[in-house]
Amino acid sequence: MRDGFVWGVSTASYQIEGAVDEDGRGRSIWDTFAHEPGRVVTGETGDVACDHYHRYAEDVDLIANLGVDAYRFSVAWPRVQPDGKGPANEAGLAFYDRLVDTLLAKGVDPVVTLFHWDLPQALQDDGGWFNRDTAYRFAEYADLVAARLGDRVGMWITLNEPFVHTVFGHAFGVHAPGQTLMFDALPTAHHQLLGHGLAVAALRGRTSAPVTLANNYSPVVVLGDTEADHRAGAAYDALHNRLFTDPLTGRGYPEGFDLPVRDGDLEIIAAPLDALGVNYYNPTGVRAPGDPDGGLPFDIVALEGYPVTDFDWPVVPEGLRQLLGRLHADYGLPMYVTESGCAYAESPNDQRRIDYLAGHIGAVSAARSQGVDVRGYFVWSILDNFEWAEGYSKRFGLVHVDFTTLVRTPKASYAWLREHIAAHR
Ligand code: GBH
Repeated sequence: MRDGFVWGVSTASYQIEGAVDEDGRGRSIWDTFAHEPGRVVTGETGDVACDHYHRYAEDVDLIANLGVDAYRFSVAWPRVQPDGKGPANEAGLAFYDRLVDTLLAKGVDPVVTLFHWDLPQALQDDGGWFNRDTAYRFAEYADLVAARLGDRVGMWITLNEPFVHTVFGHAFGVHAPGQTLMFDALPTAHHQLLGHGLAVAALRGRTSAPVTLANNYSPVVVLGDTEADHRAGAAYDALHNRLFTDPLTGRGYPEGFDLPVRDGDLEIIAAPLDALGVNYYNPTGVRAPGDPDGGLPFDIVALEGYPVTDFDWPVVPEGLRQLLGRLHADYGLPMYVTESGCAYAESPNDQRRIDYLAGHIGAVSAARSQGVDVRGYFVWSILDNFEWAEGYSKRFGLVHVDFTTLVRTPKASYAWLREHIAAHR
């Protein structure tokens, strides 16, 4: 990764690529899930998405013309190994090879995420992340990708938001694979982290580029001041902010989580990292559960008094400054903000997105001037794209995509960010 502050934009394979049946790509759990009636609120799928698979050269031009240093994208595991194991599918790897070379030719550093939730369906059929074997399959896949791209990638991110994959995918069932197991979902947390640790070892054998993972963090705002409220806040913080980071940094798991840890696992998971990837959207209001005998040890409560995005997530830039300060104090690793962005429908005059970005970039500057080691800021996302369970109804892009014609149109926020980056180099 280049020295100096890194400006970037982020995407993920299933959200933009389309071309789900091309060049030997296997099925992923998101293909299955999106095609099940009622799963995606709009009934839409990622079959075509932004058609990035065919239009990547145009998209790289948009990225390069924005003036960013880096582009974070994810590799679709089922393009590389259609069934999640065995030899590499050459045509699948060749797509990412072309993408990487096109980025480098335009002066943009590729940042690769290896897993952004599109697990090969064949592995899911064998238990997915409940099956410990998936962790070992993940490391083999990481090795195949690194063998092919490791000479040119600027930074590696093993997993994206294992919290969301565990909780939304396996506890609440609103993401693929659609399981509603509540706390019984926790083995998928441990096996993802084990896969991460094994993948770090594989990557170290292939590249000297920095290696990290991208966790989503949410500062907890305790509402109410009973002891029970504070206990609830601590429980939510342990689940959301510590479960997926304490073990990475040699602290083991927070107390109170029942995980299938075997001898040696915690050492593998604690393989040294070069940085933490921080995805930040909003803080979370928490108080004691209204029904103490109910399922969860906390209630989540909307934070009042802030503007909200089209997702109803509160806009709180100060939360990002606090979060970076806290992660710096707790873990001491360099950090990259690997995702920050907002859903607003308006286009092309998306003034609220400009305000959002200005506020959050300001929060990063404020953290840096307090001595916090933040090395980059990646906007989610360059393009409007397939927003998981919300289909195409939530737009996060700096560039508008017409999902009928697939025409791309930069929004005002794109022009604003280009000027901002140029002025703050
Ligand atoms: C990321 O996840 C994903 O990595 C990316 O693929 C996705 O497109 C992007 O964000 C936008 O969604 O305040 O209780 O309503 C974001 C994970 C989890 C962050 C839910 C915001 C709000 C919970 N998100 N959270 S609440």
